[in-house]
Amino acid sequence: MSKYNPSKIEKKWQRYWATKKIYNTKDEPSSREALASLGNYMLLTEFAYPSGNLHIGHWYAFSIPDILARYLRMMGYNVMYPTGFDAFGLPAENAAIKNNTHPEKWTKKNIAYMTKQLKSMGATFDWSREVSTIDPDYYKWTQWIFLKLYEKGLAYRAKTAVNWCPKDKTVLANEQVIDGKCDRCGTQVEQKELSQWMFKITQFADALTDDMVGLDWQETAKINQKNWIGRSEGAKIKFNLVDIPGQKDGKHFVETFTTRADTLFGVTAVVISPELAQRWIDVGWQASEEAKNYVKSSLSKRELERQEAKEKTGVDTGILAINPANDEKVPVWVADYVLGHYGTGAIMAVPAHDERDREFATKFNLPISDAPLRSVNEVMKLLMDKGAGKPERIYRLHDWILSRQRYWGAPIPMIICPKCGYQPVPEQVLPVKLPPLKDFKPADDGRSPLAKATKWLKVKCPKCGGEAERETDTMDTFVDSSWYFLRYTDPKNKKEFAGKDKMKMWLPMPLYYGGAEHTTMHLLYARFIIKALHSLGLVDFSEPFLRRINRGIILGPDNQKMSKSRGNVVDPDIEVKKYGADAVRMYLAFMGPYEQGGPWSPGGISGVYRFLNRVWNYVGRYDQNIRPNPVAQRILNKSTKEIEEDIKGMSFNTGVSSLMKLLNELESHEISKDEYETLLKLLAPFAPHLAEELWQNVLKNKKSIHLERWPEYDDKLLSEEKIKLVIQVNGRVRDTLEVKKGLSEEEAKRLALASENVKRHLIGEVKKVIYVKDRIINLVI
Ligand code: ANZ
Ligand code: ZN
Repeated sequence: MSKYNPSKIEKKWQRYWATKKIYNTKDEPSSREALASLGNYMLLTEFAYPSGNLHIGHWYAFSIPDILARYLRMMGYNVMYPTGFDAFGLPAENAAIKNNTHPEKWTKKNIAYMTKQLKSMGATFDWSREVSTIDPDYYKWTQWIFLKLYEKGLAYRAKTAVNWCPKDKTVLANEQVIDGKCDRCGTQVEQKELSQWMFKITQFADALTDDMVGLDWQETAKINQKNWIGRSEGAKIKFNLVDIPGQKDGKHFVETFTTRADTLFGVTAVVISPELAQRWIDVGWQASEEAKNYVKSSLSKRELERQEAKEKTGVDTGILAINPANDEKVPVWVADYVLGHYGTGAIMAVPAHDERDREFATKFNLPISDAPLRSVNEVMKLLMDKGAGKPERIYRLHDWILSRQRYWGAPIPMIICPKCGYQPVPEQVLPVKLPPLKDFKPADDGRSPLAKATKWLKVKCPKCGGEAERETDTMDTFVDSSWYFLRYTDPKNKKEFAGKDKMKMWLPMPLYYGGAEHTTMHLLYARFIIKALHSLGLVDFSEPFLRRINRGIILGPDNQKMSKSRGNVVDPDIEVKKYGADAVRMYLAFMGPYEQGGPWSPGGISGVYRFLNRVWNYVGRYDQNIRPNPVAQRILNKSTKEIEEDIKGMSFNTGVSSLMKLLNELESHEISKDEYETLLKLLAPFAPHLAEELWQNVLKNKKSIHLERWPEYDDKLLSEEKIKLVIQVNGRVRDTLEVKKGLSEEEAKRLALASENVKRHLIGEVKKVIYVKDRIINLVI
C-alpha cells in the first residue's frame, strides 16, 4: 500500500462531497434510505467577517463543531451546519482603507478567498444556504426589520450622549467601548451629544434578564450578560430644593435613585453628577466659578477614570435640599463619583451605610448620622403619601445606538423631508441600495460619506412628494448579524426574511458556538431582535439560542496570544500543507477542553499526524478472510460507547484519546472487514478525508462513509467485559485470573479460593479479605 498522502486525498474527497452535494440539507426530515431521521438539528458557529485570511482560530471555531455535526448526521439527525459572511461594517471597511482599496472590492475578494480556505477544512457546510450580509437580497430584510421596529416605536431618533471614536469618525454603541477604548481600533473614545437612531432594547431589559433562566448557556456567559443589563431594584426619591441662585421660582427639586430607601433618615447630603450640574448651568443656575471649573474638568474625564480615582473630589453648590422623610435641610454637592448616565444622575448620600459616601463625607467634613434604619415599607409608604418617591427599577443597559457615520453598511431606510420630517422608505421599494462611491472615507464633520452621493441623496418625500433627502447614516454591523440565523432556514425567500414554516423546522437553535467576546454584544442584540420580532408576531419563539458554547482561545506555541509582532502566529494553510486538514482538525480537537483552548504545540500536531499514519498502515492488517474476532469486537464495543459519550459531551479531546487507545488495543489483533468498518466509522467525524479514502478505496464501498449510520454498541457486552484480577495471599501475588468485570467481593473470594495456586499457600484460616474491585483481592491469613 502507498504512503499516507493527505494533500492528494483531501482535495479529491472535498470535490467528491461537493459534487454529490452530500451535505446539502433538505428541509423535510431526511429521507436517506439508510437512516431513519431523528429530526432536524441546526447547529451553528458565528459566521466570519471577511478579514482576508483564515487563522487558526477560525479552524477551531468551525472544524470542531463539525465533529458533532458529523456524529449527529450519522446518528440519523437531519443536520444543518451553514455558514456565511458578516461582510458589512467597520472591521471590513477599516481593513480596506488600510489596504488602500475599496471596501466592496476588498470584501468580495476576501469572501472568495476565504470560501476556498473554508472548503479546505472538509467541514459539512451546506454552501447552498450561504448568506452574506452585503448581498442586497439580504440587507433588504435588514432594512425591512428596521422599518417594522420603527413602526412600533422600537426604533427612534433622539439626541443622546454618545461614544465618538475620533479615529473611526463614527458613533459607537456602549457595548463597543471596551475600557473606554474603541473596540475596533483601540482609540480613546470621546463623549458627545448627538442625534442618533436607536433601538429600544431597554424595553426588553426584564425579559432579557428573566428569560435567561431557561437557557442552557455557560454560567459565566449568563452572569456577564445579566450584569451588563444590570437591573437594579430600588426607589426614586425626590428632594425639594430650598433656593437656587439665579432661578426665579422656588419650586425646584432633585431626584435621586437609591437601592436603600431604608437609610433615608441617615442622609446628610445630596450629591449630583457633573452632567446634571451642567444641565442646571445650561438652564440658568448661576454657579460659583469653583463649581463651574470643577464641572468642566470632570466632564473631560472618562467615566472609568472617575470611578477609579483614589480620592473623592467635589464642590459644595451652596444649594440646600429638603429630606422628605424629616424635612431636614442637607447641602447639595457636585462630585464626579456620581455618574451622569446611571439612575437619575444624583444620589442621596448616607455616609453611615455607604462606603463611597463615607469617604466623601470624611474628606469634606460632612456629618455622619447615626439615625436608625427604618423598614423599606415604612419609608416607601411615607414617600408615596407625600408624593415624594416611588419604587423604581433601573438598568445599566442603554438603548442601542445603531446609526454609523460610515459608508460600508446597510443604509438606514429613512427619508428626511423639510416639511414632513422623518419618513420611512416605503416597503415596496426596498432595498435602499448602497450607492457606489469612490470617496468613501469617513469625513471629519461627523457626517456620513453617503452625503457625498449627491444623486442618490435626492429623493421625493413619500408623504408630500416634495424634494427630500435620504438618511445618510448606515446601520451598525451588529444589526446585520442580529438575524442572519433566521435567513439560513430560507435563504432564497423573496417575499419574507424567512417563511414561518421553514423557521419552525429549525428554530429556536439547539446549539450555537461562538466567541466569549460576543456575550454582551452579538448575543444580546440577537436576543433583543428576536424578542422584538416576537412581539410583532413575526417569529414564533422569543429566545433564539437554546444552548450556547463559548470556545476557548488558541494561543501561540509560547503560550501567548498570537500576534504578528510576537511572531508566534500559526498559519493553518501551512499546517494543512504539512500534515493535512485531518491532522489539523484532529489536533485542535485533541488540544484540550473546547471551552478552554490552549497553546498550539508543534509536537502535538506531529503526534496526531503519526497516529493518522498508523491508522493508514493498519489497513494492511485487515484481511478479507478473517472471521469476526470476539476480542476485537469487545474492544470496539467499549470504544464506541466511549467515543459517542465524548462527542455528545463536547469532550472532543478525550474522544481523540479514546480513538488512540482503541488503535493501540486493536493493533495486536487481526480483524475482520466488519470490525475494520466500525473503526473507520468511529474515525469519520474526526478525520473525514482519511476515513473516506479507506472506506471507498480500500474497502471498496460505493457510497460515502459520511452517509453511514454510527455504530451501535451493546451494553450487555460491556458488562460481560473481562478484566485481570490479581490474587494475593498475605500481600504476595499468587495468581491472576481473567474474570468478568464488576465482581462482588463474595464472587471474587469464591474464585480466589478455587485457584490451585492460592490453595497451596492458604495455610490457616482467612481472617480478612481486602478487595479492590476489578483489580486486587488480598486474602489475609
Ligand atoms: C443610598 C445608599 C445607602 C445607597 C447605602 C447604597 C447604600 P446599584 O446596585 O449599582 O444600582 N447610586 C445611584 N445612582 C448613582 C450614580 N448615578 N452614580 C453613582 N452612584 C449611584 O447601586 C445603587 C446605589 O448606588 C444607590 O443606592 C446609590 O447609593 C448609588 F447604604 O443610595 B444608594
Ligand atoms: Zn414631505
